[in-house]
Amino acid sequence: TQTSPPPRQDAGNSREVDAVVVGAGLSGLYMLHKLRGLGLSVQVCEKGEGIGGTWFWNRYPGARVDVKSLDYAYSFDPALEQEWEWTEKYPAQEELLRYIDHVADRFGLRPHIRLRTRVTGAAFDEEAGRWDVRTDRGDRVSAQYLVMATGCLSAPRLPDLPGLDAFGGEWYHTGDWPAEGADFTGKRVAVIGTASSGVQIIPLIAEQAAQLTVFQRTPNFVIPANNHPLDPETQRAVKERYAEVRKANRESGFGVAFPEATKGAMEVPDDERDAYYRKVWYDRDNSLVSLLSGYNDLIISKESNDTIAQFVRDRIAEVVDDPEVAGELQPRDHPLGAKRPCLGTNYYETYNLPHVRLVNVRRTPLAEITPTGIRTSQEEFAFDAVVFATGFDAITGALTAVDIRGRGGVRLAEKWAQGPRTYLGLAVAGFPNLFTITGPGSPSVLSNMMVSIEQHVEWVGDAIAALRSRGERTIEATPEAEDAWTRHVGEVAQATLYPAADSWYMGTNVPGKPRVFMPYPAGVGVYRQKCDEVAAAGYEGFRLA
Ligand code: N01
Repeated sequence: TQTSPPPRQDAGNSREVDAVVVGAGLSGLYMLHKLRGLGLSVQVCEKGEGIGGTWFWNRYPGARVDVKSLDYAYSFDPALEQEWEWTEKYPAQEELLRYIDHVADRFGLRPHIRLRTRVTGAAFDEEAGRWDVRTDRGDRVSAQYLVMATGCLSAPRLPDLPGLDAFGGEWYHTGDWPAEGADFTGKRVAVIGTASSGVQIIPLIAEQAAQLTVFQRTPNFVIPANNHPLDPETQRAVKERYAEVRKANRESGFGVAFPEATKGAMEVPDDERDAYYRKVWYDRDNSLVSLLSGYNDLIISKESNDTIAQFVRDRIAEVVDDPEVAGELQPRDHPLGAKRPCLGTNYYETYNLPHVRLVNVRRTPLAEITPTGIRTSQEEFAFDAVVFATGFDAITGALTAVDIRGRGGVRLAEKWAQGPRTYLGLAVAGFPNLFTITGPGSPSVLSNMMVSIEQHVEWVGDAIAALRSRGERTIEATPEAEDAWTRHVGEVAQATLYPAADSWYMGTNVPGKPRVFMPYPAGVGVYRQKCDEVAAAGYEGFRLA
């Protein structure tokens, strides 16, 4: 059921372009459009059989975005944002992919995209000042600029469990779901993983399966999505003042504007605070941002965070009939928000169904996949299908998977062995003319990705235009700027509750990965300002040559 290697129908070729963009997801497509607009020749390489990145691969039942459609859409073209009609508060994967296809056709992007083409390596030729890019189809492409638009959650991870090869049933990873889909009707199904992907797929598998067993290691905070069809009036009202909405989003913390809280959670009476949480919980227009932005210290103060964490635990106890199961589902080991909170539809309710069972694999760890199912330290289970909702080698995984070599042949993966080091999350010292869209050290996954993607793409486009107008050929972060930025990201993170949790933000889901908080948590508005200041100061912290 996993993706097979891409067919190698044609021989590799050798060519020169101004820029290679790796990945044809939301960031790669906009980067392509931007660079074409500057008059550059661009080759996009995409490993998938289709464009869309995250929304191409995550085709599992229930996959949908957790940022409201009108905020998640591209903002770079006023006609595009007016003409596209969203159908739901949180659109599903199919709709998002349809939107992405529309964008590719509307801006004539497809001729510049090579599908089924994985970039395997790229080496910086110091003499030529160009990147020599290799693909699994034998292509050699020489490019002045290399833009990694490979996504933050695009290297799926399976648990390190023995036995999968010999499993006789079907198995799937949510992040690499087969195009033809999967039918669980009447089957005995296991789901491993109870974070965003698991939370979305579990209720839908429960509707089909004869038996569903969920293997949970860490319970998560699941907030009701309260998804619904978008009514035309709401859509029209937002579109009428879209420019203003976008501006506010760009200047915000999470990339979705929300009135700034002036008080901490402990500064208000208990009943007032509880009323606020209740309002957000049941409000049809709620969002993760409305939950986390109600008070100004929820992600800074443990005491404040405990109030919202307890509120969610109380709701779980209300919904789940069996108190023991409710107890297992209540998160207690991390602050709400320190791991990505999940949006759910009928998630907790699903555990009231008689054919659904929850197994705590913190207590009874998974031991192996057997030919007929799964064995834990205590019990053996038989399954027809196993679904891994086990996540990704996040933020750096898709970057270090490519053999990228900078000056002196230094490998990016080696340079980052103790944790990623970047300047602004955009550039790496020793790797001239390499850009990482939403790379480590930028707000990326802590924000509405669309806002972060557009900001990076525009900044990179402007930097390349500036370079060209000055007649320079390379732009490279200085080691000093990179050191200072990496230190700054760490310091900002240390002032928050984020490092208090083991999470993919911290790299702890991948054995051996250094425990480093990777995104930049100061907010997209603050970050944008810093990036703009750097550019305005003649690309301070970069060496142009
Ligand atoms: O992956 P995850 P995800 N044995 O890494 C468990 C975005 N996203 O695909 O927490 C047992 O978060 C693991 O347990 P633990 C969103 O940003 C968004 O769900 O490590 N269990 C965890 O429960 C999200 O945060 C949307 O103890 C194992 C789960 O598998 C990000 O993608 C939807 C295990 C992995 O959770 C990633 O979400 C989907 C093992 N060996 C995704 N290994 C929306 O927009 C892992 N687990 C709504």
